[in-house]
Amino acid sequence: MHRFEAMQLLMQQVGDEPVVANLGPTTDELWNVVDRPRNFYTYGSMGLCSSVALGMALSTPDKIVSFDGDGSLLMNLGAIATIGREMPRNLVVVVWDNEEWGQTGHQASHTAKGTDLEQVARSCSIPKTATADNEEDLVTVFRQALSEEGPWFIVAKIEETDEEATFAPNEPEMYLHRFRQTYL
Ligand SMILES: Cc1ncc(C[n+]2csc(CCOP(=O)(O)OP(=O)(O)O)c2C)c(N)n1
Ligand SMILES: [Mg+2]
Repeated sequence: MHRFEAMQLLMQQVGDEPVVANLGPTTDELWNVVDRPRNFYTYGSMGLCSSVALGMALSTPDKIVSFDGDGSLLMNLGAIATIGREMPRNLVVVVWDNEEWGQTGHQASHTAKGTDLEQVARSCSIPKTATADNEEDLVTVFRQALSEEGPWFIVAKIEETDEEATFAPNEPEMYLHRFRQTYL
């Protein structure tokens, strides 16, 4: 499974829900799939994607989707513990797990060496978890996550490609402002 095609399928399921995107390729690919006011790109803020999404989930009844990355989440594993502690019923975390820090040179991450992020989530008492390694399973569980209470933690096992998406414009303040406007 490749992130770009999988993301196209997932974004077809999303309505008005905010989508918070991990820095690097996830932000770039989401921007290329569909740029919309309720996309929140995290740019340089490595490790904070699901923490930002958690904050949003605690401050609105809307379903919040986090598109995180294995390497980023691994440097802030406490985010998973805090999600389990706060238990936001409206949060859906999807981790694009390519088993590497792709953006910075494809260094193998812990998930290539045995760390299972779904098991981490389960042991942090997150009630709804899944791992999907193909598009059909991923879309099925994502649809369920959008319609059923969570928090949800879905690991999407993906393979890297050499294709690089066009970079999202480097305009964090503009996109932040645009996002906030949707809640005024
Ligand atoms: C605090 C911090 N350390 C390092 C970086 C450099 N950096 C940017 S993206 C990235 C890798 C992210 O890995 P992952 O979340 O798995 O996403 P992928 O690139 O694999 O899609 C790194 C190390 C950074 N932006 N911030
Ligand atoms: Mg990665």
